[in-house]
Amino acid sequence: MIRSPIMTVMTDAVMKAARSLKRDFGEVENLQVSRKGPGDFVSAADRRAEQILRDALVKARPGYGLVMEETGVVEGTDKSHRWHIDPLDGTTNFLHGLPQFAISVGLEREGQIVAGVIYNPVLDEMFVAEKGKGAYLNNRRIRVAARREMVDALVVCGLPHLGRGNHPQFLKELTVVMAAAGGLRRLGSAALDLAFVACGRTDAYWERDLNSWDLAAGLVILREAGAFVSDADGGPDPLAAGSVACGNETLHRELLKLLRHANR
Ligand code: 2AM
Ligand code: CA
Repeated sequence: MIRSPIMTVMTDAVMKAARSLKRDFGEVENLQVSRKGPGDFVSAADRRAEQILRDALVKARPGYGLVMEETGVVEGTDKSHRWHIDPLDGTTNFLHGLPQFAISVGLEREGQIVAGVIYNPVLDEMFVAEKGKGAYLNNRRIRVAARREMVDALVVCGLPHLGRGNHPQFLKELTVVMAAAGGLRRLGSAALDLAFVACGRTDAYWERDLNSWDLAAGLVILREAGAFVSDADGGPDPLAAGSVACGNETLHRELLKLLRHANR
């Protein structure tokens, strides 16, 4: 585990929001039958968790800027620091009672992500990393998987959403990757998708049309776990591109080759 002041600020804020989110997750099941459906309840849970994160982070670091999924951007007086906050990544899973969702908080310093926390409150799995200090799952150091062959690899993707993204492009990419990979999954939480590559549960992952709050924490966790990370077209800056491709050195290269081939 990393015991720096900034990591303590982040994990304390995340654990506080997680208690609220977990309580609300327990209620979701009961709401499935209500006429209005659980959608409004979930967006309230989302906003509650974001408010808790925001209050805790602003209290600890008053000047830092904020980029939040629900509330949007709040400029800080300290122009070199910004939080990227996703209070509930994997909303659709949460809504359906699937325990694959997480809180994601990343810290940007001078344009670089320097610390990240991704926490799944149901499984009590906390992924953390700080630049130069390694990546951890709970108290254990994590590293990307060593698998080198695409035919053995478990590859994760994200599907473009209704009314968003380039569906024909995704279908071309899916066709090519499906023919090469050992297995393919769509798990539904971008933050956890990144964390799973970092800890070697999955071997590679790509997705387009992502926002900074989906990506920030995962990027530093991946890099500290020895992963290779780019945007989905091989460019150096996933945050700027809003897309990601990652894996160990070999499978990241192989995945990019497949994606390039699909987009020829
Ligand atoms: P969310 O749950 O915070 O919205 C699933 O592939 C990923 O896409 C999740 O990380 C999810 O984050 C995000 N997502 C879900 N619906 C979306 C939408 N309509 N637009 C953009 N991103 C979305
Ligand atoms: Ca998200």
